[in-house]
Amino acid sequence: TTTFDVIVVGAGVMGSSAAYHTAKRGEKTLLLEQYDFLHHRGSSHGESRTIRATYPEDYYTPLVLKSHALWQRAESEIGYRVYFKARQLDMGPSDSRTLRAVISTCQKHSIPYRELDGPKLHDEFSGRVQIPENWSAISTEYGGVIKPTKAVCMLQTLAFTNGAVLRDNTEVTEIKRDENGGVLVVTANGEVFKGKKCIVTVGAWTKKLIKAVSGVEIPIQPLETTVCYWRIKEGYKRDYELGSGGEDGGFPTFACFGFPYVYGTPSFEFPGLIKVAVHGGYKCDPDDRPWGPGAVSMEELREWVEARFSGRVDPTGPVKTQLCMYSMTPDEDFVLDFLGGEFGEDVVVGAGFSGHGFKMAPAVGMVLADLALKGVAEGVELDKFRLRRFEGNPKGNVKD
Ligand code: PYC
Repeated sequence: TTTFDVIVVGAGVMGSSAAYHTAKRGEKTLLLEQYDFLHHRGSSHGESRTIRATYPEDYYTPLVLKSHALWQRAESEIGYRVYFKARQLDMGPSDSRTLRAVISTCQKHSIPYRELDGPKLHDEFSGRVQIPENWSAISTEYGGVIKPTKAVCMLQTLAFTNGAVLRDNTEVTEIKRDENGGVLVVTANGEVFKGKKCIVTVGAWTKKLIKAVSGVEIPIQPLETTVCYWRIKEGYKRDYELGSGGEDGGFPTFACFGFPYVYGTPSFEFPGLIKVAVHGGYKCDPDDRPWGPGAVSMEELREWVEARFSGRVDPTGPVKTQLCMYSMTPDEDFVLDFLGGEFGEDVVVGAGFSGHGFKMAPAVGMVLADLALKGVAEGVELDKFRLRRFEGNPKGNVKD
């Protein structure tokens, strides 16, 4: 049996980041993935994910700011870019509690922001975005696009160059206590790896795997989400590109607080298209997926696209869609905690990223590495991310 200091199960962005951090600290690390590395069955593939610091829940912003720096540090280690900066534009009804909470978060964490009413927004973005009279928008820095598949590849490569062993097409079926201490990780083909510590980052498979190995039910619901790309009309294509707009830094990444929450990014991946999608998706079994299409209601999104982009984006329907998975907790807060029970602090779970975690992967990986190696994540408030919030309270951190 080969022994590792840390075995990371699941090589999506969170597991790859955790493996990068543990390997970089000189710990003998094994990173296991059930399918091919960089596969498209989970939540870590694709070409664009938003980064933004504008959270109504102020406890995410420190993780975003830390990640902002760590994305750049990893880029300088590998020598290429995965993070393309832009401004972030958040909008919604002026009296929206969420928008007000975002402003409080900016104030609390000293994030410079500008509140724009409709006419100011029109001037700022030369008419490219418009909002109703009773709406406001907030423009901030720390926005931008992260390229997911490239970013995961970067983290895996950095884990490898720091000495980690990487194995794909290796499904973990059991994690059990080793009577001599630590854990035994058993794979579908009968291999057994011994780890002093184990970090489980299996995304949409979390509920199944954790139940199978410990009997614990973590309320994480896999959802299949559809990412939509819309055609920018002839003559306006350059207007909606990232970083293309000369002095104003180009078109921003954006979000609209409301029901539904709409978000989007300029798109490098499909020139002439803009990504606009709805947060959320359809409940599914990650091993028996609907694989779209039709797994998304387009009507509200069409109206949103038509109303927001001054008639410059074709609202007829998305011309391209991509499927992705969410691992949704009832409160949409992460799980970053020890599994507990017979595993005590030897198994750490990073899960439930609820469609908004990718941007924070560098900081999350650091937290998971800290929990596994030191038992604490210094300087990070983990209260909201504990498993115990679900005990006797299936909704977790209830938000009104
Ligand atoms: O955090 O920006 C975000 C996001 C986009 C889609 C869902 N969440």
